[in-house]
Amino acid sequence: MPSYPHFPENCTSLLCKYLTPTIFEKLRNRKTPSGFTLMQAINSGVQNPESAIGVYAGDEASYEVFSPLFNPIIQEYHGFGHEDHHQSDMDSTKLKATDLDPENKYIISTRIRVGRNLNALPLGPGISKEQRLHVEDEVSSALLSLQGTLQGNYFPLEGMSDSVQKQLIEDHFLFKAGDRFLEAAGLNRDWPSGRGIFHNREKTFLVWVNEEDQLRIISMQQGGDIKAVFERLVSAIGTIEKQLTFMHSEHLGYITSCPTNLGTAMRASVHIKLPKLSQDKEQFQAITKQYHLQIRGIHGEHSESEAAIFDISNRRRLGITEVECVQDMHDGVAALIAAEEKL
Ligand code: ADP
Ligand code: CIR
Repeated sequence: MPSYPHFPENCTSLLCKYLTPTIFEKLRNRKTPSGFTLMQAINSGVQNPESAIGVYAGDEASYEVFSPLFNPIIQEYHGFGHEDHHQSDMDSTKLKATDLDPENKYIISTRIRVGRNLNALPLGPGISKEQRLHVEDEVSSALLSLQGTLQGNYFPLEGMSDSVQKQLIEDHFLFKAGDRFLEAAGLNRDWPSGRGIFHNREKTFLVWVNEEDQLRIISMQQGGDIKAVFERLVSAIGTIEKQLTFMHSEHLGYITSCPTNLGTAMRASVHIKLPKLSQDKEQFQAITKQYHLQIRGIHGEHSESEAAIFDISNRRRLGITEVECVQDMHDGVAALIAAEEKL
């Protein structure tokens, strides 16, 4: 019988905050219909006590079966209660976007991604090797039928040379291998089988296959034209949705393996140079907090900043629309640039 995990004294993850002995007792023998257990859901946060969150879902039912643990985590991360409603809005004409950096002094590149998973299959932490290969097959076939500016090729990770893989990662196009948070969540099983990347010729439209989510649909380009990046993404999602049915619920929006990605599953970011503001940590933190932004390093989550370049993105994804996610990022970046210019 599973016993209550050990969390170090200084543990600040949402898992250790909300997995009280009482909740653990209530959930420890529960399983979803596809067989995903509480111990699987919490393993990442147990093995990595420095996690910010620490839990992953193995299937759509995990959010219901383990709701006494997931609900307060979702409430704290997104400010979204179990009675609240999520609404989608991808109408890019509603985005109030100005040219934030006309002289190209601050913004290096802009990227917006969404996570998606196929309906009626387990999520990555609970998927079998055969199911994962089936996802790869379905998704790559759909992507290879895209035309026009979205047209491109699919490159499986299996058989990709080390140098090509390394270059794609360095250039911010491809996911890294061996993430220990994903490893403990069961997301790296059978690596690299079933994983790959699709991209168009310009590498402005990309899809990661079978990483943390079955699809990560990405639009990106150099510079700060947030609206153009959003428009390309919206058009790509619309086209892909004609061929694939994604896992979605009225309450939680798009279902993802990490609860931080639920709802829109959207992270809109810029790589931005802030040499002065980043020295004034208090002001930097205050602005990012006010505009609901997250600061990441130059190689994504759990990486460090280099040469005062930061990855700045919307933090909330559930209970706000896609337009609002991008607006959060746009308005916050405008405030960051204004503060940098004053210093
Ligand atoms: P995700 O966005 O999928 O949650 P990560 O934080 O790991 O995942 O970032 C994935 C990759 O995307 C990393 O290589 C990161 O540097 C890159 N990236 C994120 N935002 C931008 C951006 N605005 N411009 C260029 N690359 C970016
Ligand atoms: C963690 O708990 O830190 C990892 N599992 C990643 C969680 C999502 N990322 C984030 O909010 N920065």
